[in-house]
Amino acid sequence: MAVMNVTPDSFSDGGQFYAGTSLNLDSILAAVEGALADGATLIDIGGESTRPGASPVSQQEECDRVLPVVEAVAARFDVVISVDTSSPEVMRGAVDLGAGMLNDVRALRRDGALAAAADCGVPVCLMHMQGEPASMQQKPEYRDIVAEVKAFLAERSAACREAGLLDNHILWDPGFGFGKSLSHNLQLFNALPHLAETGYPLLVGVSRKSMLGAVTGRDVDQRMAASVTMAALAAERGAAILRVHDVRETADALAMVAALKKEKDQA
Ligand code: 9MG
Repeated sequence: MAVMNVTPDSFSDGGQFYAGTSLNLDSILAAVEGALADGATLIDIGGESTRPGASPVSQQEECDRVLPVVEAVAARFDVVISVDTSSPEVMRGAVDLGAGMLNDVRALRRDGALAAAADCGVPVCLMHMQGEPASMQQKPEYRDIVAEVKAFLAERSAACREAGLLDNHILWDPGFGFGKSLSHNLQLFNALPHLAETGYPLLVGVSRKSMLGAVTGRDVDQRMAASVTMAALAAERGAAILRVHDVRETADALAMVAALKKEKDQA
């Protein structure tokens, strides 16, 4: 899953598609084309930064940023478009225009989001986050991070089913970096096989995140090696989808993971 942030302020690629204050659609389409050539099979389009410290934007602003991009990408490419949003209006608008998946870092907890997702009828990624982006990294606390994340995702999955979503349209995401210390993130990462056992496909997003900077001491633009390593390890531990910035390098790593698995399965 290739990350396409149409925001002026996302943590590693904010403003990438902006000329001054206006969005440059051609540059987004070129980036999508490149990501597909590099091996992406899903494109995640988001119009609200969720980096630590970010403030929410209005639904109107988010619609204005995201919907023209979804429309243009859907018209030009045969790819599944995922929309990174917590806003019911954006969900409905994006799916009407051709989006095929919803990615909600708030796990459909906003008013109207569950009903909107059920009406949309597409797969939904439910992500765990403690708190809100503006303050989530101030003092994250858990008694048992793995048990709490698992219980949260199970509760949100039950709410989805009750709202009419199909169980096989639900994906889980532990939410690396969302209200978690380095130790919390590492414990969760080590627990990926345990979470995968639930049967819900796992989406993992660690690309360029500060947990990698905390371990390697590298700035955000120097974290590719750590990102690709973690993507390969996540795949080995049962992740079904990797949300990444560096598509070509990740695709190569995943090809190696798949080759090793194939050889082992044939033995
Ligand atoms: C939008 N976004 C940023 N990081 C993410 C992550 O780790 N998972 C998901 N599902 N979305 C994310």
